[in-house]
Amino acid sequence: MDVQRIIPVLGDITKQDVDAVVNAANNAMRGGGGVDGAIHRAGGPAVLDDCIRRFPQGLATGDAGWTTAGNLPAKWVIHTVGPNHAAGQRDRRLLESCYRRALEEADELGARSIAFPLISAGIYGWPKEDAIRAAVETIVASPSQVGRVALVALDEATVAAIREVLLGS
Ligand code: AR6
Repeated sequence: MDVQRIIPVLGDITKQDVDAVVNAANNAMRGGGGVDGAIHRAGGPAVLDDCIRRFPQGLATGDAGWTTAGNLPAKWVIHTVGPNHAAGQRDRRLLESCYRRALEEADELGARSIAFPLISAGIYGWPKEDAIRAAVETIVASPSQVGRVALVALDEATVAAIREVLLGS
């Protein structure tokens, strides 16, 4: 994918006006804190209902799957499960797989725009700089047809770090 299609965005992932928002979920897919908590709160119970219906066994680390977005402005939530660095899961390929698999799901849905948070970079403790590099490298290497990819962060310092990595790509 052309790096020009990746846009750093300051803000809340639940407010993004895109076809698909990506959730930093866990294996159980029954909600949690951080992005996951925000998405379930803003999306409403339809998101959890669809998680239970479509993913009775949850999701493997590195995999991705979609549900309705409920009350969010987006059409779909694409849930993915990053490696829990804080718990000793440090295989970067699992983190890269989250971005690759989420973009594959987006292509299957025909999504034209997608918003990612920095997967694993919060509660799961992946060092932020490397989390940004993994995100950008994997999205750039993807054959995805998605036209606009927002990389969303809550603070200006992180957005500036994303911008730096994009400039060097
Ligand atoms: N919008 C944009 N970015 C956000 C938002 C938001 N509303 N909230 C947090 N971030 P995290 P993880 C940033 O912890 O590390 C849950 O309990 C945050 O600053 O949401 O993959 C799940 O159920 C950080 O940079 O996801 C799992 O158990 C990044 O988004 C676990 O947390 C990701 O932080 C997943 O942990």
